[in-house]
Amino acid sequence: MPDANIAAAETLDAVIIGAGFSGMYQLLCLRDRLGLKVQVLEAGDGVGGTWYWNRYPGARCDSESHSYNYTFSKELFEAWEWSERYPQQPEIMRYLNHVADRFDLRRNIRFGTRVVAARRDEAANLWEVSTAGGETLRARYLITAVGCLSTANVPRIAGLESFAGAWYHTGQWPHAGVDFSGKRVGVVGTGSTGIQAIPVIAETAAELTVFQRTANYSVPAHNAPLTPEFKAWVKGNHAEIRQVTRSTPNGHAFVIANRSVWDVSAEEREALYEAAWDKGGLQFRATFRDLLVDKQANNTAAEFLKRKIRGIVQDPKTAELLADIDHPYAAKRPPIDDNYFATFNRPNVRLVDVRSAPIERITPTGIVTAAGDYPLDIIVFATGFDAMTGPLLALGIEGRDGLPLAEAWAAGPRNYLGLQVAGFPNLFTVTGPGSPSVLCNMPVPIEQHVEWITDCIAHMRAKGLARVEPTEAAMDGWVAEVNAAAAATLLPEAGHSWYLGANVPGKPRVFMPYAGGMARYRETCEAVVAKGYVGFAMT
Ligand code: NA7
Repeated sequence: MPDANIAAAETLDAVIIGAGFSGMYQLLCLRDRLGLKVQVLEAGDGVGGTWYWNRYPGARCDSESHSYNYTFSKELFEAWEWSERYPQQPEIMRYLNHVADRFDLRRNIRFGTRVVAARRDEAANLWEVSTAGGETLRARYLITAVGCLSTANVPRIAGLESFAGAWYHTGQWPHAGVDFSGKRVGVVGTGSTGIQAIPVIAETAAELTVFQRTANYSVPAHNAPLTPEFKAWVKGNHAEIRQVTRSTPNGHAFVIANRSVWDVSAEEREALYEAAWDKGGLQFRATFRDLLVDKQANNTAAEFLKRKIRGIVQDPKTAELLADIDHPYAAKRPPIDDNYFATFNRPNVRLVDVRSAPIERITPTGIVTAAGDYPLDIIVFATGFDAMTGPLLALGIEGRDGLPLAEAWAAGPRNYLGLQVAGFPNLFTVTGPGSPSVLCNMPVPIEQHVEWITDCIAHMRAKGLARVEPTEAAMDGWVAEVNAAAAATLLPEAGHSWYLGANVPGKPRVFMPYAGGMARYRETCEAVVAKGYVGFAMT
C-alpha cells in the first residue's frame, strides 16, 4: 500500500481533493477495490469536509440519522449507532472519524493542504495539482470531492472591516466555540443555518437581533434521542433502509405519499398536514405527491405553515414579518427547526426586516439599516455559500489548452451527468452541478457518484483506455435535461435561492442541481454505461 507522503516526483493514479463523505469513500474505492495509488489532499486538519467547518451553535443534519450514513458496508452500518433522530455536528464528526479509522484512510490523506491550481499536461495525459505549500503532484485522474456548500458567502457590506466587535461566518466557525453570554449578538440570515443557530444563540446572548431579508418556512424537527427499539430496528434492517433510500427521489428513508392534494377534502388535508407537522422533519414535503409541481397544491401547504407561524409568534408585527413568505413551500431548501418561531417570543430576541429597510453599512459599533442603528458586540453571518460551483472554481482548474474552468462556465456550469466536463479529460466532480446532490440526502448521491466513477476508471483500465471526457453534444443534452427537470417543478420560482446562484452577486442564474430525482438519475447513469458509456469519448 502506498504511504501518505508520496514523493512529488512520483506519478499517482489519482488525486482526490477533499476528505469529507465523498473523498473518503472515493479513496476507499480506488485504493482498496482497484488497488490504485491515490493521494487525498484536504485543506482542513481532519476528515469531515462540510461538517469539519460547520461547527456553529445548533449545527445538525436535517436528514434522519439512520439514513445519514454510508450503506456500502453492512458491517459498518451495523457497527455504528446514532444517538438522536438528527445527528449533531460533533456526532457526525465522530462517525466520519470512525470510518477513517476503520478503513485506515488517514495514511493516504494529507491534511492542512489546500489545492490552489490543477493544470493539464496534455502530452503526458496527467493532471498537475499544486498546493498552497508549493508542492505539485501528478496524477492520471483528478477527482474533486469538495462538497457543494463549502465556500462561505460573506456579504460585502461596507464597513465590515471597521467593526470593533467579533464577526463569524457559520461555515468557518472557530473550533474553540464562541461565548455569547452577556453579548449583544446580531444574526444575518434566516436560511437552514440561521434557523438552527438562532434558538441556541438566544439561550445565552444578552440580546439577539435577527436580520431577516427573506422570510422562510420551517417545520419542527422534533429531534429526540432514539429509543432502544428503533436502534435495534435500524441494525436489523440495513437492506430495507438502503433499498428505500436508493429508490426515493430525494434519497431519504421516507416515501412520498402517492396522493394528490386534490384527492382529499379540505378537512382531511388539514388533518394530514397536522399529522405531518406533529411528526416533523423534511417528510412534511412528502404529505402529497404534487406539492412541488402544482402551485395551487403548494399554496395549501404554504397557507398551513403560515398559519402555524402566526399561531406560535405572540407579537403580531413579528408574526406578520415571519409569515410574509414570497416563494412556494420547499422551492428553497426547506429548513426544519427546534423552537425557531417560539424563540421570537423571548424578551431578549427581536426581528429586524432588512427587505424593506436594507443593511446600509457596518460601523465599529454595529449594523446600520435604512431604518436605524443596531449596536452589536458580535455579528454572525448565516449567509450561506457560493454553492456548487464556488468550491470547484476556487481550485484553479485549467483544462486542455489552459482553459480555466471559470471561463468554460462563465455563463453557468455545463457538464455531463454532473460528473465530467468536455475539455477537462479525466476530471471527475463528485456531486458537481447537474447532479441531484443537494436536493437529496447527500450520502445517497455520494455513494452512487463515487461507485460510478470507480467503475468508469476500472472500465478504462480494463480496456487499456487513457482518457475520458464527454462530448459537447452530450453536455448540451444534459444541460437541457437539467433545465427541463427544474422547469417541471416549482423550484425555479424562488428567484433568490442558492439553487439558482442568486445569492451571490454577479453569479450566473442557472438552476444548478438536477431536479429529476435520484432514482431517475441513477437509472440514467446505468443506461449510459449499458450503452457503452454513450456520450463519453474514451481514447
Ligand atoms: P442559505 O439558505 O443560502 O441562507 C442564507 C440566508 O442569508 C438567507 O436568509 C439570505 O437571504 C440571507 N442573506 C444572504 N446575504 C444577505 C445579505 N447580504 N443581507 C441580508 N441577508 C442575507 O444558507 P444556509 O447556510 O442557511 O443554508 C445552506 C444550506 O446548508 C441549506 O440549504 C442546507 O442544504 C444546508 P435571502 O434568502 O438571500 O434573501
